[in-house]
Amino acid sequence: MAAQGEGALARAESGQFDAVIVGAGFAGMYMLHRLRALGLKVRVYEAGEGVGGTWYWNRYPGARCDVESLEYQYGFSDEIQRGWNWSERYAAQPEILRYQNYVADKLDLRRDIRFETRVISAAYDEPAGLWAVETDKGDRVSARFCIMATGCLSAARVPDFKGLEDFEGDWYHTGGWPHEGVDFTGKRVAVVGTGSSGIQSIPVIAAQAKHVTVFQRTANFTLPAGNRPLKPEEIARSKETLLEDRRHARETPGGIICFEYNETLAEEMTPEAIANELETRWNQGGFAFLGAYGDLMATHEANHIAAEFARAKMRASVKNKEVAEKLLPFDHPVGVKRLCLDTNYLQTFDESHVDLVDIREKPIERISKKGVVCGGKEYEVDAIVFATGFDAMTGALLSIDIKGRGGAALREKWAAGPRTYLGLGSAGFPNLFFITGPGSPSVLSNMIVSIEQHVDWIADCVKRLTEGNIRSIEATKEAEDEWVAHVNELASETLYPQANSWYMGANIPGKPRVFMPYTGGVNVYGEKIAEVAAADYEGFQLGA
Ligand code: N01
Repeated sequence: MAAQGEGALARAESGQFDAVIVGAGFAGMYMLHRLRALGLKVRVYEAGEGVGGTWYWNRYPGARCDVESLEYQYGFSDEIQRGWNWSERYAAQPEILRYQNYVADKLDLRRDIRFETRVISAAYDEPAGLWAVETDKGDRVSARFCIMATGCLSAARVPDFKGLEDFEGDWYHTGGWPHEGVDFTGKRVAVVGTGSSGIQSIPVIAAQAKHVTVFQRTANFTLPAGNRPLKPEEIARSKETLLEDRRHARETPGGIICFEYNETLAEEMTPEAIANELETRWNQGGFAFLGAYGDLMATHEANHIAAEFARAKMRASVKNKEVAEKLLPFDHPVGVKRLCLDTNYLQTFDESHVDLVDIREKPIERISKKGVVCGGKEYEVDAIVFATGFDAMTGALLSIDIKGRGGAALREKWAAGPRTYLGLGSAGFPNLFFITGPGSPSVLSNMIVSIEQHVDWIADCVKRLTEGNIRSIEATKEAEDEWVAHVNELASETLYPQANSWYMGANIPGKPRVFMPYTGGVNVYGEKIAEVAAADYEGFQLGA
């Protein structure tokens, strides 16, 4: 394996490329591979020292994927999948990062990637029909196509706590963990946040630290992941079926085949049948639970049954009944915030050196020199871990100053919420593509399936433009307006908009509350984008 950062160019560059790709995670890596195969000259810019994106940055203790490894891998190359063996049902971050480096080696990707380089602006030069891209390292290049592979959960966010700069201990964000790791032995640690990152990291931190204080604003639904080593026969079978499995995955709503959605409605089932279905799926681990019956995510009544079931299971996992009650979520339906998968999360709170502080009523007031202050009390700690999440879906995109036709800024256009056609492009921004952008299934699906779906679509589109000598493609305003309305309407038919989730932008003060992903499913969405392409990019305007 090449060292992280090997292949990075030494100096600022200028010049012209056919395409610039921003980001070298799963999306940017595959996009580069596809565009190179078309004979295009491509430059990728990546802020990290190596490939990996999410899996490069999120190195916190316990970081692990919540989609099964045999499904969370590229499905475009038989050779690549046959050359790699996953060790566990849910791969841990180091293994996923090793896999990404294996792919980068195999496809010799690094020679076109400029690492430790952040894109700061991209402006469309209308007369030239080129994007002018600038980086924080002084690169100034132009390219006909600009492709944002910036990730949905890549702009890590530490809340604006007063006094953090005075804190005398060390602090970390799960989404930007030190590469050398952190030794918490003998330390008193505060963890702020109980989403997926907090829930995964707390048991592992607690196994090492002298004392852990968890600050919980919202209790979350969590169920045992059921992680285990993969059996040799499972790996062998997957190697024979992966490409076919992937085809099936694209025909499912979530891009996942390890479970099926039961389409029967709760009212059509007996209480015993519902309980059996929930029990089986709970024991299976993972997201199967949410597919127990057809209207689980659609009506309060149906959802309530599953929520009660989950709360009972969670309650039974904690011996200390007072603490157990605090850990139960009552303020949102199950599944409308990302369901968390854990390994011994709830059980950790029975350990004598782990405390839970419920901060819903009394939020953190400030960080002092010595620790965290809330409810008029100072909790002295040696280290603080912020598991406080991301400016999701739009944060990384809008951190770049993107200007389209007439110098119009994407930040202004999206001030009231993101506006895209199909999550792939935005009117006024020709030849600018988003991979898994807002308005596409993205975070509600197996990300790798959605990434491949988008990369394939974009590569075919670029081929069509290049071969047809067509200067540009751009979403029409009408198609975009209709799509935004459609995405909102679909979301409003579900329970999703009813939680203060990052899907809604609710975790970022001042961010517009708009449900960002497309809830219609990878399968329906895939048919739609295929139809659009087959109708010579209907809803887009092709410029001669
Ligand atoms: O972030 P989150 P995350 N004071 O936003 C709390 C994916 N992921 O990094 O809910 C106090 O979910 C906040 O409280 P509240 C996955 O899609 C996947 O955990 O806003 N607390 C919440 O408890 C996931 O959903 C994997 O009230 C504050 C927490 O911080 C997504 O990434 C692993 C606060 C943030 O939770 C994000 O997960 C990890 C404040 N001011 C992540 N601000 C797997 O594959 C925020 N919080 C398993």
